[in-house]
Amino acid sequence: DAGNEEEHGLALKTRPATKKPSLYRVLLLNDDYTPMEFVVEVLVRIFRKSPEDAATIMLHVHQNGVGMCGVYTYEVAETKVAQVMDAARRAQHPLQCTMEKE
Ligand code: TYC
Repeated sequence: DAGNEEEHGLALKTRPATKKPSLYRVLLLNDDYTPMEFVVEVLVRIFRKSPEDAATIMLHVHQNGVGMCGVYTYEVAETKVAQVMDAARRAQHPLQCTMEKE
């Protein structure tokens, strides 16, 4: 940002030099067929959850229909969704994963 105090020694503008990126929630959806263990493995491997946190999130999704895996910038969220959908497709499970703006 042209004209902050660091650059000019004059505090005329308070606008930060950088914009915060928009964040996106990555959501897992429940279904009747994907094994619980597969969902836990996805949460551990792709979302870097502990096995305990992964089990808690999986059970939340199982009981409530939807649950949050994490909050990421657009590109990271997009990559995680693609990784989940690819793992599910390869294992022939109907697991669905989506993202939404925070
Ligand atoms: N409902 C599934 C079962 O009973 C388990 C499950 C949990 C599936 C979370 C998807 O995102 C999901 N085997």
